[in-house]
Amino acid sequence: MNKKDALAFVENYLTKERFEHTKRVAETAVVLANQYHVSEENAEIASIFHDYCKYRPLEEMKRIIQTTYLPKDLLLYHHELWHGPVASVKIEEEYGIADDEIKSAIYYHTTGRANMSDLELVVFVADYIEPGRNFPGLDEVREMAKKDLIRAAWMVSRNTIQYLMQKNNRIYPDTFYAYNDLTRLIHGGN
Ligand code: DGI
Ligand code: FE
Ligand code: FE
Repeated sequence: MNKKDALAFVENYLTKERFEHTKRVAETAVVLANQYHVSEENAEIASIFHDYCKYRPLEEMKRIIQTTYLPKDLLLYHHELWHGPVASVKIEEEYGIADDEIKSAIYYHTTGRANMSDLELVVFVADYIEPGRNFPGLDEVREMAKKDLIRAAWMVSRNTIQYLMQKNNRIYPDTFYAYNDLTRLIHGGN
């Protein structure tokens, strides 16, 4: 894949800030990929496309969820959860990317899931820690990402759930599955 072409393609769909975020996620993911022996190219491609459907009209995203293999329960949750799954379908159609590992790193970048691949973890963490972000507790996650990818992903998952609960938002099952699975990997069976 030609990186310049891919960036030019996604730029059409994004605001200036979102495009800058996308480039920073890709740079961050490349660093993590090298550190944790994940394909640098796959990490870069998944990152470039991870948010490219973020601004699709809600009706279009809804229709894609209704008419493809995507799980219908997404429609019962906040539309913020739709852009990853929708992008994983659209990149194949619109850009010819059919690689399942890349598609699933894009699919699960917002929620995570149980049994995440290393590529999925890299994109999930890179999206959270890219240098333009400013969440409470972020420095701790950035430090952890240098030492232990699983523990860093666990912090992302925990922080996201804490944040959503503070706002009285509902939490999609995959978001919990990610947290539970990462907690088990780190802390064992309880
Ligand atoms: O697209 P980005 O802003 O780069 O980041 P993202 O795709 O990781 O997250 C988008 C939003 O989705 C973010 O505000 C957190 C939120 N989110 C993550 N998991 C859940 C969720 N929102 C709800 N309602 N439920 C979830 O399980
Ligand atoms: Fe996103
Ligand atoms: Fe993002």
